[in-house]
Amino acid sequence: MLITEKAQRFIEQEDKYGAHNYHPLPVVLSKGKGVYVWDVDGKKYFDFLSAYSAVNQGHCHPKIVKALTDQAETLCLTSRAFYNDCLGPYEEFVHNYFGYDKMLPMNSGAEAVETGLKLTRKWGYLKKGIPENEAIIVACEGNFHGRTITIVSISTDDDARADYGPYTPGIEVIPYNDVDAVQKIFEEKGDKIAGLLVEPIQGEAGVFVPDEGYLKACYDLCKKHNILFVADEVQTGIARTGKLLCCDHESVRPDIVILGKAISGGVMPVSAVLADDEIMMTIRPGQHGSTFGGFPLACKVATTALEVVKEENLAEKAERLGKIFREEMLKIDSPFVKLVRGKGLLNAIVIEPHNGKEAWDVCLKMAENGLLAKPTHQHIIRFAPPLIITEEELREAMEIIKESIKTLE
Ligand code: IF1
Repeated sequence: MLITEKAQRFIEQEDKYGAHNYHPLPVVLSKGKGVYVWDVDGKKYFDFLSAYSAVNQGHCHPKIVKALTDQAETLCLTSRAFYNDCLGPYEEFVHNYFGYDKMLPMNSGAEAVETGLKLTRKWGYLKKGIPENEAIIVACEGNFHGRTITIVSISTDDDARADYGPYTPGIEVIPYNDVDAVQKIFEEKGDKIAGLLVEPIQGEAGVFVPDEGYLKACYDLCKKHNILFVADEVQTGIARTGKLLCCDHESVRPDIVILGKAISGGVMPVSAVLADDEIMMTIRPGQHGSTFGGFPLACKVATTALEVVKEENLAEKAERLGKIFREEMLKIDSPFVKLVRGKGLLNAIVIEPHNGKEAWDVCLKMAENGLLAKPTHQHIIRFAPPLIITEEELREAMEIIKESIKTLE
C-alpha cells in the first residue's frame, strides 16, 4: 500500500508525540460524508468500520451537524449544578423512544458500563438485600466493555487486562453462549448475584453471535433468581443489528440497557444508561455523576441522531442489507474465506491465512481498492458500514471486497 509523504508526516507525528496505544492502518483521514471518508491526498474510501459502529447515521449527517452548531452557538455546558432547557426534553424523548422510566446520561461507553455496574450493585444492596460488600456481578468470557480498571478486571483478554491490577473484586466470569453455565452459577451463588452483564453480540470477540434463544434463556434465569439482566448495547444498539436494540431480536427487555457510540451519530461522546424507577431511583443526589454527562450540546445531538434513526428507517435497512451482505460474501469462493457471520449490518468474515497472507493483508488490499475495515484478533475482519448505505453502494463495496480477496490469492 502506497503511503504518500504527506500521509507519512501525520503518521510520524502521532508516532513521535502520541502514546503508542493503537496500531492503525496507514491511512490518514481528513473528511467524511455519509458512507465515505477521504484521506489527506483526496482518495475516497467506503467506511466499513463506522468508528466501531458509532457512525450509524453516516459521517457529518447534515441534520445532526446542524443540531450541534445551533446549540453550540447558544449554550454548551452548564454542569448538573443547575437545570438546563435541553436535558429534560432529551430525557423525556429517550423515555418515549426506548420505553424505560428513566435515563442517566454519561459520555463514553466505558463510563456508561461503569454506571450500569454501580447501579447493579446499589440495587443489589438496597433492593435485593445482599449483605454489604458481597455483591457479585457475572460477566462472560471474551467480553469487551471498555477500558476502566473495573472493566478490564472483567476482561479475559490479556492485552486489555495485563499489568493493570490489582483488579476489582466481586466479578465472576463464565463462558459466553452457555446457558448451563449461567444456571449453574445462579444456583450456586444466586442470592449474592446482583446482575448478569452481557453483550447481545460480542463485537471484540469477532462479531460472535450467540445461539438463538441464549439471551431469552439468560433473561428468564435472571428473573427466576431475582438478578438484573444488564445488556451492553454500546456497539449493538441504535439499529446496528437490524432492530433498535439487539435484545429486541429475542423480545428481551433488559433491566438495564447501556448505550453509547451511535446515540450521538458519532458526533461527540454521548452515552446513557436506561432503567426503570425501582433500579434507577436507588442512586440519590451526590452518589454518581459527570461534569459533561447530559450537557446541552449532547442532548440536542443525541435527540437528533435518534430521530434520524427512525426517519431513515435505519433498523429496517440494516436488517435487509445485512442479509444481502452475508448472502453475497458466502458466495465468495476463496481459500481466505472461512466463515461469514453477523446480524444486520454488524458482520465479520473469518479469514483463513493463505500464501502467508492474513486478515491484515486483506485489509491493506481493500484500503488500496477504496474500502476501509479493520481486523480483530488477527484472523477476523469486521464489516460495519454506516446504516445509511444504499443497496447500490453496498453492492459496489462488496465488489471491492471480493476483488481484493481474489487478487490476494
Ligand atoms: C477501542 C472493540 C469495538 C464496546 C462495548 C463498551 C465499549 C465498547 C460493547 C466502550 C467499545 C470499542 C472501543 C475501541 C474498540 C472498540 C471495539 F474492538 F474493542 F471491540 F467497537 F468492537 N461496550 N468498543 O464495544 O465504549 O468507552 O470506547 O466509548 O479502541 O478501545 P468507549
